[in-house]
Amino acid sequence: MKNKFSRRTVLGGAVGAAGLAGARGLLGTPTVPPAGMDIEAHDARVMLTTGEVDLSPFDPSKFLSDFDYGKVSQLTNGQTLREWEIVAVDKELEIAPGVYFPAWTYNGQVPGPTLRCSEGDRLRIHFKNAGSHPHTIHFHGFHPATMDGVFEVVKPGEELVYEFDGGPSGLHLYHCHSVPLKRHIHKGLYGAFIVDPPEKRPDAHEIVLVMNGFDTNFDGDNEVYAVNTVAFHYHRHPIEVKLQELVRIYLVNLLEFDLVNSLHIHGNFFEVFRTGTRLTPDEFTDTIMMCQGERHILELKFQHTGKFMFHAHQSEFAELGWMGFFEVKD
Ligand SMILES: [Cu+2]
Repeated sequence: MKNKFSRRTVLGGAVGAAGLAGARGLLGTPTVPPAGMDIEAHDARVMLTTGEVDLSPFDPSKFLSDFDYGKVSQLTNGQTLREWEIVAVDKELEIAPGVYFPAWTYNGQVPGPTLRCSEGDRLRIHFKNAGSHPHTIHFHGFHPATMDGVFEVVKPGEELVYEFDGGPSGLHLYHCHSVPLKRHIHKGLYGAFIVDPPEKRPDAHEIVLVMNGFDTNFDGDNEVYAVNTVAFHYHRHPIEVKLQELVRIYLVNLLEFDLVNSLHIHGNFFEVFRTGTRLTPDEFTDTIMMCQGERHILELKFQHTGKFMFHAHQSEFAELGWMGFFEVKD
């Protein structure tokens, strides 16, 4: 039985350090995983779900480096035009073995496709709402007020074209901005949006990690946590990297309900390019904490072969799915 003091209540309430410390006992009982999500001690070292999800509709391993550059053409002024078709559809997703979530998606997947362009490209997004609720696409980045995806609500069956120039360079996101906002985002309407700088970043093994979670019983709190939707996916299928190759992580936090999320990588440190808007790193660390909607580009090289864990440093998130491995090979 879940206790009535959610992390949200405690963190959001007017409690001082002593109050928070006092509440820790109440928080000691972890969030109960959803029925059917069979989490057990895999061995003495990690908690893990048993079984495997059907990866044919969506494979988080393939999603990592699946960049969607759109349909490319040239405008008469020489500007590159990129066009995408994005359709909002309701779809049930398997987020852990045997655990299904009634999602609202962009193009049938959560996260939606990773849209990628260069700074200054003209972007044209043909949005169609084939879902059951009114939706929009709100992009982070520069664009006119009429392209903001807030007031121009697209009802089921309707369409809208968003058009603007990509910028500033960096790592951004897009998400539905219909109300109630947290419900529309949490249901799965979000994705990463990368704007490459005119000065290219160095060649690297690039991957996208979108930190997310799922409120499977709709009580306003998450029961399952993940990166790229499927709990423990990268534990069962480690992300393979080469020794000493430059790895660039596009890390986006789209977790709802919990105020902060984090990433910690074992046995290594990484450079942090906050929001990716500048080409010089801001920090060199092994753990980064992020608010909702925050995103950073991280760069690192593995110095040793073997399996290195990465996970949220909130232990509860890690034990409910937000944990995986890099497997470093020579
Ligand atoms: Cu929506």
